[in-house]
Amino acid sequence: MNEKGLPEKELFDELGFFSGADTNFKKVFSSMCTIPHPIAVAAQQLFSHSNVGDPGLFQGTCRMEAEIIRMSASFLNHSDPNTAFGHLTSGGTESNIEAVLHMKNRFLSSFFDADGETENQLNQLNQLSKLNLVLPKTAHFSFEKIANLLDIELKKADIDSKFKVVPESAESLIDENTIGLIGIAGNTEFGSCDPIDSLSEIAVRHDLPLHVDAAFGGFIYPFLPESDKNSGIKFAFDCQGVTSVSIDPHKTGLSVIPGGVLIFRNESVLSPSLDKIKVKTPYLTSKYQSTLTGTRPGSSVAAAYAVMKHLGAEGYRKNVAYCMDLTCHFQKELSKINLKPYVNPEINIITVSVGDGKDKDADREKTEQIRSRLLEKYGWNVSAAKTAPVLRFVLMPHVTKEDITAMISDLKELLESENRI
Ligand code: 0PR
Repeated sequence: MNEKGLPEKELFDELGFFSGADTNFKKVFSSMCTIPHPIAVAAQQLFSHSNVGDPGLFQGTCRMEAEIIRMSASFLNHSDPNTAFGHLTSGGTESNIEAVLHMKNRFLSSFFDADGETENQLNQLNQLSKLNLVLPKTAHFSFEKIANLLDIELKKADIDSKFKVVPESAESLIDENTIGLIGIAGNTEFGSCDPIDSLSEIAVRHDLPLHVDAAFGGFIYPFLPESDKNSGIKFAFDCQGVTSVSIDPHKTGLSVIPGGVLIFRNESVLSPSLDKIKVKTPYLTSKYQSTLTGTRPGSSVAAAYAVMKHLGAEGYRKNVAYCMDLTCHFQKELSKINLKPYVNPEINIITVSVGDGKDKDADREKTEQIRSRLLEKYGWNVSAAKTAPVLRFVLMPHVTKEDITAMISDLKELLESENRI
């Protein structure tokens, strides 16, 4: 570290240099995040010192956090949003970790009685083979981390041609070591929503918790235009078997990073797991803490609160209408160069095959080649999917129709030079 502090001017020149090396989102079709709403940024600054991990000191911020949970539960169709229980996290990964941690604790607690473990119960537990989680093949890679962290096997259920989980496949994977089920509303690669109502019935039938990862779709599906065929799709608390839902203000919620929201149907669905992770916090202003992390940014709470209040449902509907219009426009422009979506987009993610469809590995290689040439030659950031050999375009609010025109023209030139179209 430098011995003497840098003068402000010099420091900000340096920051300007680093910031210049970051993207300004001008040519980004790969990100599920976007430029945060200015209201969120202003609120973030106002609360930069706030720590919701110490609720007594930051009672105001904690009230905003409670209101975020209530508002979110409400648009996630909770029948009584005041009874929803949750908190802000750093994003989808942390929310998923915590949801699965509670599933594991719930499962293990069934082996212990109120007075603690008996020898017989311990023996039973030791005989268990690895615990498992049933989830769609399309689940986000955060679950791979969770498997490692919590020593859980991932049982991946089949998906159909629309990249949605096949409920019968999920049900067939359930066994006596299954701790819970995962469904996705807006999967990372295609944006598809799993049939959560069917998963919910399975969860109820097997008395298992069901966590819905709506990190991306949480701020999209509830706000689709009424004319959209997926408007009103059931994916949240209106499905009785859904125990928890995660949504990310820092993605489609237009808030700042980090900002995730994890919501449980109510506090009692966490019994007795909550007690297991609850720790005494004698030197804080609260008696206990039951969140995974300790210090948590009140600035993210303020930002999410501000943008949610400022936009309201109407504002999010406008935002979603804009992204869906872009998606439709992109699809039309693609057709002009004889390309069509690999799967019909449900929300604002379009995938496109640039291979000849004969050999998956060759198609994957071709996709990767086009992806890297789009970046190197034209500066476009596009990603490739994992489940299928396709390019993936996320139509976020920072994208414009002009960007689409420019991208399509470059893609056309590139594919023509490769004799692809
Ligand atoms: N669940 C789903 C369905 C996701 O798509 C993601 C992330 C997560 C959970 C994990 O969320 P966090 O990354 O917030 O913990 N999806 C994006 C991805 O992995 C995240 C992202 C966003 C990556 C913007 C890059 C980027 O520039 O692609």
